[in-house]
Formats: sequence, structure tokens, C-alpha cells
Amino acid sequence: MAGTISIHDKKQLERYIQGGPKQISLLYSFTIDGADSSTFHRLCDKQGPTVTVIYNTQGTVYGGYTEISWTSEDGKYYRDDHAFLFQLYRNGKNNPMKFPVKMPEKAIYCINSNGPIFEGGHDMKTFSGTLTIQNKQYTLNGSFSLDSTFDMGPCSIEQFCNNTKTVINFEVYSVSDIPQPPWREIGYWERQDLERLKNEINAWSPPRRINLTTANILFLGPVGAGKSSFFNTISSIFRGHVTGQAVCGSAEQSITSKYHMYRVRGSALTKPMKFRLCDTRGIEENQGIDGTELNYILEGNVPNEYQFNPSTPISPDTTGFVASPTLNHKIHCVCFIIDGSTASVMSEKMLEKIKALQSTVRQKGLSQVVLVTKIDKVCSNVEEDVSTVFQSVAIQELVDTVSNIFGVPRNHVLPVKNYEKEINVRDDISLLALYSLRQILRASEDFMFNLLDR
Ligand SMILES: Nc1nc2c(ncn2[C@@H]2O[C@H](COP(=O)(O)OP(=O)(O)OP(=O)(O)O)[C@@H](O)[C@H]2O)c(=O)[nH]1
Ligand SMILES: [Mg+2]
Repeated sequence: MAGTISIHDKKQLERYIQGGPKQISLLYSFTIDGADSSTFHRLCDKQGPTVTVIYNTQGTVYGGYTEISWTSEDGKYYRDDHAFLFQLYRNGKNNPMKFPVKMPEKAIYCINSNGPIFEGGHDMKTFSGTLTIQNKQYTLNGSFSLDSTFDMGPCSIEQFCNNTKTVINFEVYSVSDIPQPPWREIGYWERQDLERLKNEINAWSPPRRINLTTANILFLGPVGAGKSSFFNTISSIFRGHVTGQAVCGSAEQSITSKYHMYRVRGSALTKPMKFRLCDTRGIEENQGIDGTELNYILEGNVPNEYQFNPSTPISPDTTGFVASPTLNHKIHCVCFIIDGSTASVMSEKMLEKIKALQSTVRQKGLSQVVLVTKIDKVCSNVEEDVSTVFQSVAIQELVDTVSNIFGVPRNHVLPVKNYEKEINVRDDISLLALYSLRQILRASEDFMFNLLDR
């Protein structure tokens, strides 16, 4: 059933209501259903958020929005923190205005004998009983005192509704969110999908003909970005509880001071998986890993458990330096890890440093992916439920920004939420982390396939 309201007016109401695109559908209309309060209740009760739109004889269009369902009661106030009155047209001219609720505890009043009542002090008590139609007009029998429950600012009753109660139509529309298609389709968030991914990663191995025992994945990123936490997240998923094998935390300088080539295993008794997650100290503006050190790490010269020393960079004289590394020692994929909550405000100096390191990685023909952590700090919906990540516009924009900063395709930018405050593992966090790890393993395969071709 179509109403009188135009697409332009719906867009205006959508902006007032906030929270993205809305489906606005007609529930009740004087001209179609008759001006009768019991008909209003029959068609509009228990319908969730609604918008009431009144068209008066002077070309003024105004009304009220509530996210609380109308009900048939003996008389009861309902709290609504998001209710508002509005105007769309004044005397035939477009004049959009929103009047927010200022006494939310008495935003609406439900009573079976009346139509919609926006009030606390009868701000907009529309009509009661049955109204008769005369010359295609209805005269509302409610009262409009305005400004006790809603903040009308300087808008007078004359300006709001011409101080007249003769109307040509009165409509109530239901308002609901239009579900947005995900901006990245991964298509699964169920427990069995998590088990499937775990099995797939557990069984993963480098392509046979390459003769590699493990894929070595290097984590590189600013101090505090969540590098060690990502290893802990992956380890927690396979161990079945949140673990803290890698030391994490927040400090001015890198918490991680050793180079760790971590293996992941389900328990002490099971074989490790066929990839190593190589954790490094963080990138700092004035110290930390530089191009030469990175080159040694990528080439496999740096031994596991190497203690970084800011005053003496890695060199062939370093104890344990692997002078003749094989392909098994080398890095096969670089995973830049950055903090999503500060990605767009990284300093020029930090960006320059990252770009220089990226160029070293690129020269070696290695695959690069970017893991964006702390997405729970970027979007509150995602904080509550990580499976909404690919519906979140904020995360989509973050991925676009990071893809521009790093100059990598968007499908190589992977948002994750690490385990940090949680005590138990959660399917939504685990699924996203494993999905990202699978993409990282696939990126390492790309490099290995290039080796095969050589
Ligand atoms: N809210 C939130 N906090 C996170 C997330 N990932 C990591 N953290 C927190 O960020 C802080 C730094 O995490 P680490 O894993 O130690 O970071 P790092 O990159 O290893 O840092 P350095 O070793 O110092 O270079 C810790 O307090 C973590 O709990 C995340 O996804 N969400
Ligand atoms: Mg660390």
C-alpha cells in the first residue's frame, strides 16, 4: 500500500532517524482506512518504530517519530530516547526541521481511545474516537500544546502546524532497517564453519614440489599494533582456551624484544602445523627494525630467539647468525600488522619507515598482506559481535584507507579482533582470525608458486 510521502521525504526522515537506510511502509491512512482510533490501533499496534505524518489544509506537513510500538492500553507513558517531532513542509514549501525529545520518559502515551499521542503535556495529542470527513477534510479533536516533552526551539505552534487542526490526510508508516549486503562475502559464521577452517589450516602444507617443511610468515608493524596478540589469538583457537604464550602489553617501546618463530599446535602432544608465525620487535620512528635488519630476517640469517639489541643491529658477527640459510629459513610472506583504531593518524615519519620496509619486501618478490587489528575499537557493533564486521561501514572505510596507505589490494587487507580481554574463546573472534590466517597462508603459497615457475 503506497502512502502520500515522496522518496525525497523518506530520505529526509531517514536522516532524522539516523542509523542507515530504512524501509518506510504505510500502515494506516485516514483516506484509505478511515479516521478512527480503534482502526489505528488494529493496524499500527506492535509494529515497532513508526512515523506519523500529518498533512494540513495549508500545505504544512509535520508529525512525530517513535521507536516504541503503539499499544492499546488504559493509558500508559513509554520512554523513548530517540523520539522526535518534525516538519517537512511549511505552507507548501520544503522546510525540514527536527525537534528532539527532551523528556524521554514521557515521549509517547498509549491509550486505546486515542490515535498517536506524543506527549508529556499533550505536545501533540492527535485525535480520539472517530472523525467525520467533510469536503475531503478532517478536523483533529486532540490538543497541541508543544514544547513540554519535545524541544521546539523558537518554533511556535503557528509555525509548526499553522495552529489549525483541519487536515487532508493523516498517515502512520512503519520504519525498519534495510539489511545491507556485506561488503565482503565470506558466507559463513557457524560453529561447523569454524571446525572446517581449523581442519583446513591444520592440514595445510606448502606445495609438495617446493620441498619446504614450513611456511615462514613474518609479522611487522608499529609497537603495540597487536603482533604478539595475533599469534596468541591463533594459538588460543587451536588450544581451545585463551593463551598468553607471547608476552603482550602496552609500552612506549616494543614489549617484544626477541625474534620468535612460533609454531602452532593443538596441544603439547600434537604435531605443530606447517607454518611458523615470526614475531618481531615493533617498528619505531627512530629505532627498531631498519632495512638492513629486515633484509637479514627475510633472508633467514636471524636465528630463532634472537635478542634484538637497539644499540647493535644484526650483522654477520651476531651470535647464532645463520650464514648459509636454506629456503626453509627464509621468510615466505610478510604480514604487516597495524592498529585499526589509529591507522589513519600514523605520523609521517612512521609512514615513511613502513614504506621503506615495504620496498625491501617488494624487492624480494614476497607477498604482502596487512592485518588490521583492534576493529572492536572502531565499531561498537563489531565489538559486540565480530560477525558483523563485513556489514560495518566504518570497517569498510578503514579497509579502504589502509589499502590506500599500504598500496595493496583491498582483498589483502584483513580486519581482525584479537583476544585481549576475553577469558574464553568465542566463535565469532576465532572465525575471523582463522579466515585471515587462511588468506595469509594463501598469500605465502603465491610466493611459493612463483618459486616453482622459476
Ligand atoms: N581492543 C583490542 N586490543 C588489542 C587487540 N590486539 C591487541 N590489543 C592490545 O594491544 C596491546 C598491544 O598488543 P601486543 O600484541 O603486545 O602488540 P605488539 O604489536 O606485539 O607490540 P610490541 O611487541 O610492543 O611491538 C595489548 O594490550 C593488547 O591486549 C585487539 O584486537 N583489540
Ligand atoms: Mg609484541
